[in-house]
Amino acid sequence: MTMTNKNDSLFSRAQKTTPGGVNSPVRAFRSVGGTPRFITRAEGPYFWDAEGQRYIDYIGSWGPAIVGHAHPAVVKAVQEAAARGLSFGAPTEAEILMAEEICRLVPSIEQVRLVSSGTEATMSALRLARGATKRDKIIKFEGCYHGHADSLLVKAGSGLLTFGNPTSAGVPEDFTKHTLVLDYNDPQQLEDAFKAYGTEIACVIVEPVAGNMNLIKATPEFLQTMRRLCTDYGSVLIFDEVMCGFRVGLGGAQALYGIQADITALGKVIGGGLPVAAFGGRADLMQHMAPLGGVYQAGTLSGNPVAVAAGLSTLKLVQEPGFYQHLSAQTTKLVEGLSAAAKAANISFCADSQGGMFGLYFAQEIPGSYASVMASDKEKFNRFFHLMLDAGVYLAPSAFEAGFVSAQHDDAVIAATIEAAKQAFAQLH
Ligand code: HOZ
Repeated sequence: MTMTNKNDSLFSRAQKTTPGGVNSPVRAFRSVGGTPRFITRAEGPYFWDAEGQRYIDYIGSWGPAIVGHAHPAVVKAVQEAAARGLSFGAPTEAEILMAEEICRLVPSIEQVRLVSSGTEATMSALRLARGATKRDKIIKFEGCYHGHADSLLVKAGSGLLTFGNPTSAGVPEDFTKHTLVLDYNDPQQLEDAFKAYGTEIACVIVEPVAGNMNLIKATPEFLQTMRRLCTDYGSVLIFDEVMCGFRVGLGGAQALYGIQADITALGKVIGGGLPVAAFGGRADLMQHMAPLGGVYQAGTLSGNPVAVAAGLSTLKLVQEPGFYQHLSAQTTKLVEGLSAAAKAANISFCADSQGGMFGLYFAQEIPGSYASVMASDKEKFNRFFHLMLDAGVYLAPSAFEAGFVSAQHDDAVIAATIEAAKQAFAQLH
């Protein structure tokens, strides 16, 4: 008698009614091969699949689970909010608290609008920049992913990179003809682009710590150059901190680099696992938003009371003393332990981290650009991914996604991960 694996049967069933069996492409395991795990529950640093197998989770819902899964304080806040009603389509005081909290924690944000996903946040930020400057052209960088709005889906990272499609089908060229794509971490290209088109450029949008082409940190010079050029030419600087905001530290990448964005897009951590995202920035720019100004944006579930409760309680937890020092220390232990294990096994591998985000690269040097990350050994990553998965460690199923650590990844969890990696590296030759 053959035993049916529950993940396999759920995956077959899912594919009948959902394209590819998943609701977001990277989850399908296409680039690493094999069957995605169907998750039944999660707690702290772990989740469990349909077979009852436990995994140490290094995705953390792609960033939001910074305090660990199902944190009792967050669950309690959600339950209490849900009991008061799920959605009103009318304003609540909790939305004001959320806006006040964001404005306090990210000083470049004077006013903020809540939305439900990172895609909505970046898409709206772009519309605002174009509406406020009355210009059409935008600059983005190869390998940065800013959600799936048409004009941003050009040479993007994340799923597009994972599957090797530079640009999505279904995006008319007319929609992207105003999008200039430059190399990440190349200040000279920025200088040249502004020299050629400066007065036509509505905005520059960037992930200041990129997390959608694996983890790649911007150099200070790169960000300083774009800040200066945007100021000189009256263009809007948009930091897409959906991934790195409240991940690399309190106040996000802009606090880390000491650079103020004009508009910032946030998501993931600020929703604590429920759909909250936001865009905000200089008050004079935000005044262009409807109902005050002519830039339209709206959403039935924007500022949803249950989602905002999850976000507020998560933001409270990350402000506990020592939170980011601990998170950062655990992530550093992880990447140092993995690097040492690879070195001992003579595997060409390196790792990097910032706060609670990390990158693993089957390469000799930590990459600083899209081209260098693409040159890493994808096939070795795929084998490593599966060896780790078999050992109960769930990494992102793509060589081009960042990883995430939660505050619940204690020393024993990190040590178990490094032990699993030692065995995996030994089998990689
Ligand atoms: N775009 C996300 C990773 N960068 C994936 C989201 C998901 O599959 O949940």
